[in-house]
Amino acid sequence: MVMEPPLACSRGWRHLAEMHRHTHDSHAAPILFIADLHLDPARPAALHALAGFLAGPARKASALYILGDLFEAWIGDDARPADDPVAPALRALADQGTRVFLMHGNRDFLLGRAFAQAAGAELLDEPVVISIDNERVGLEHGDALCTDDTAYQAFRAQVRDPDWQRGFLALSVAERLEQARAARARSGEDMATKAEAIMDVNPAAVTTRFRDLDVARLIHGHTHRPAMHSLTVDGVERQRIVLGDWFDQGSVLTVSDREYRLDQVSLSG
Ligand SMILES: [Mn+2]
Repeated sequence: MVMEPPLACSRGWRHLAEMHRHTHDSHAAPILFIADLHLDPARPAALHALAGFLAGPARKASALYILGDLFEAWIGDDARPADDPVAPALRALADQGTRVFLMHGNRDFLLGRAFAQAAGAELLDEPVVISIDNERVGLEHGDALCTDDTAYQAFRAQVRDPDWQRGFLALSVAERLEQARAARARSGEDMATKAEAIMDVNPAAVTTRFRDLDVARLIHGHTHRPAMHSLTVDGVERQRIVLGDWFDQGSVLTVSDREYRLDQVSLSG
């Protein structure tokens, strides 16, 4: 008899439990995916389009997955504006029966339990594997796949570290705002000098992810390059679906009756 090491065993159970919580049948009701809304009071059109989406098509869905960068910036749940319209709009959707799942992006990695609770949403670790129509589907924000950008990956490791996050959240709101402003200024300078290619996903990282998660499809955002890519990994045909951002128009992936459809959403109202 072969004994599994305890860690692998408990991890196996966690993944099984996770899969069970995220099992969908697209014939029963659509499953929706969005990412990279980058909501910001300076861009009311995106906020308005989201409100329409949440009060409209999203209500017919069994689940809405938000795969990161819902907000342009997030310095902690305690700094959430008193008049934030996003959490109540998500909560209204959740209350009428659509399950809402939230994943962190590279902008809003400090979204916490307090926000999730206010939004009636469940925070997801990444990457996560869900089941749609008995098929394994992987979800992540997408920044972890951009391995050619080594400077960014170092930054990511830092800000995803729980100790770093605790230290940052212990600062005053004013100090956090100042640090976030400085970080954005630095990242703006970096982006201007970085080649287009290093800000896209690395093909080897994609292959590794398909292999590790053992999924038929991988859905992510982050690169702002909406597309449905076919690829073969280990002799098996797979699909990588990239959600678009919500700058010039919105982007929604709908899974319904086994069909995966990537649509644009008008931001003009
Ligand atoms: Mn992103």
